[in-house]
Amino acid sequence: MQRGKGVGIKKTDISRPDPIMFFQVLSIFHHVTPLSLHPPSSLRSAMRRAVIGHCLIGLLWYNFLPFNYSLADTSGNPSDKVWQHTSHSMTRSDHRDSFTGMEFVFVKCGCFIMGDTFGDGYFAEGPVHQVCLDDFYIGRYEVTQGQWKAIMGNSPACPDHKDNYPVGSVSYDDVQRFIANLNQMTGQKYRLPTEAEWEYACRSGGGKERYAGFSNTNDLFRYANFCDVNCQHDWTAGDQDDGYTHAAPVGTYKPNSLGLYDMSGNVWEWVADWFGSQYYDESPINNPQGSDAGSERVIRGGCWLSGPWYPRCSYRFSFTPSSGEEDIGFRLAKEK
Ligand SMILES: [Ca+2]
Ligand SMILES: [Ca+2]
Repeated sequence: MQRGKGVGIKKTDISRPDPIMFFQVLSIFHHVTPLSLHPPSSLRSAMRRAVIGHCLIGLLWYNFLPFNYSLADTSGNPSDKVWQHTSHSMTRSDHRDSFTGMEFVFVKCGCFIMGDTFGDGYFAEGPVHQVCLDDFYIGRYEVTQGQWKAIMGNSPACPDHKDNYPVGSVSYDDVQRFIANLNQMTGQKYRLPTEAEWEYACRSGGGKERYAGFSNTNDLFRYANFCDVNCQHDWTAGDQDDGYTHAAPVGTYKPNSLGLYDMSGNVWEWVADWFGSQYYDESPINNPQGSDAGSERVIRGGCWLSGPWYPRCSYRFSFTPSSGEEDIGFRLAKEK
């Protein structure tokens, strides 16, 4: 198992005080108050209640303050590499991996109608069918190049891109090795989302959304990096400008209603399932896992090279699991 050279995680907590120092200050406060000067018992009781009140308020204040992670070397020197976005507020039901800083959004269990509910897809997106899922977590962002390097010690994607760009050129098999290493390091059980989980999350929890967070194709440039006016292909959407010809840093565009970024566009995303074009005919209702076998794994969401039809939440595509392309990356999921 490889690691980046001396790279580790340091919580650079600029907003929170050190917890030990915090309680030392409270202790000093306690001992310099008139409690230690033996005031009358009624006053001592009032002061004791005041101190306890301060402690409770302090604990609440400490617990709710935001904190930030950044990449640092093991000597504790801060790195100039941004580890992860911290701009999106996490709720207390969300999960942040303490080792990598990856953010995971909690997705509540539910049922939805999976597939091409708009009627503008192709045959493998149907028939539409009911699917019910258990609770799960899914990554707020695509996995970045910086995260890949820290876990695997190499950088398979475009060398011109910084650490906050999505990793690409990773095969499904490479991703399984990344997950095995990450789980060994963290003791967690991260995995790829299933195809059904991915679509449910893309549609902001199973709503009728053509894209991740919206349905009007004219709004694509606000939410997604796709083949816009900067993209020189026959299928370019020349009337929209998303600002990028190639990949964009994760989290550049608007999120969907679950707070998930780039599920439409930027890089395609590996999901767990074998691809079966007829699978929806036989899919179970509860937590479908995809075909039992196949020759290709499913990828979802389109990429910066994709015309407007591909970043739809219901669109299904697939690729050989042993191969990587620069426009295929992934995001992780986790059991509750
Ligand atoms: Ca673009
Ligand atoms: Ca994506």
